[in-house]
Amino acid sequence: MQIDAQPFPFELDPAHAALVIIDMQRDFVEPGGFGETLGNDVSLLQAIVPACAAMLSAWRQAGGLVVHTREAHQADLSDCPPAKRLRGNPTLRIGDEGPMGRILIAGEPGNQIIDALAPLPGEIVIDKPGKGAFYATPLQNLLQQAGIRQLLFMGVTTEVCVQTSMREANDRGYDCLLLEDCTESYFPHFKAAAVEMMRAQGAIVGWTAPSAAVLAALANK
Ligand code: C5J
Repeated sequence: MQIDAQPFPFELDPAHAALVIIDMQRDFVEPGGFGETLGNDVSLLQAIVPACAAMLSAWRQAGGLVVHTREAHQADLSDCPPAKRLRGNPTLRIGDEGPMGRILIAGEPGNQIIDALAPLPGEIVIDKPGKGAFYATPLQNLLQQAGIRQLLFMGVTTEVCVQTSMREANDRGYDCLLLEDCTESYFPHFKAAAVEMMRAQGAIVGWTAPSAAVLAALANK
């Protein structure tokens, strides 16, 4: 299945590909979460939800493997380095009590994936203490067990957790495709730069394409 991608077409093999949805959790996308405590406008991220939902629905219909991630720490913060918790000047730090429960803590209301993209039973959900989806998680083993060789990425934020995860995946030998309209940053110029740098130098980190290109290919299957 050929996807019209940049810098050149991506040969998608859905049987050996997974859709990886990075951190579409209330903490980043809804008011009152970690993203807003850092001073960001979360409405920018909310704008991609319809495109993400359409892509997720089509991928599920095609029978593809789905992976959801959440940036999540244990309640005792034993997996949160002080350097991460104490950096910067947010109004609330990781572990503090916020309007949606404790910030970035597993199991808290704010740590749940937004309703529009909620995982279905059987889909993989990875709680990750870092920005990358592979660091200190079982993701690599789960993908290997499922025979996955290609990853389609969407989610937030483009230049932080999405880019880190895509680089980790690239180093582990996966062909990665970033869905341009299904990822966003609080800083549009950071998104633009991240998208450009990932596909530069002959897809040095991976490919990028609008989700319509994948939807069209799946529809013509
Ligand atoms: C951030 C993320 N931006 N999911 N996390 O801290 O990108």
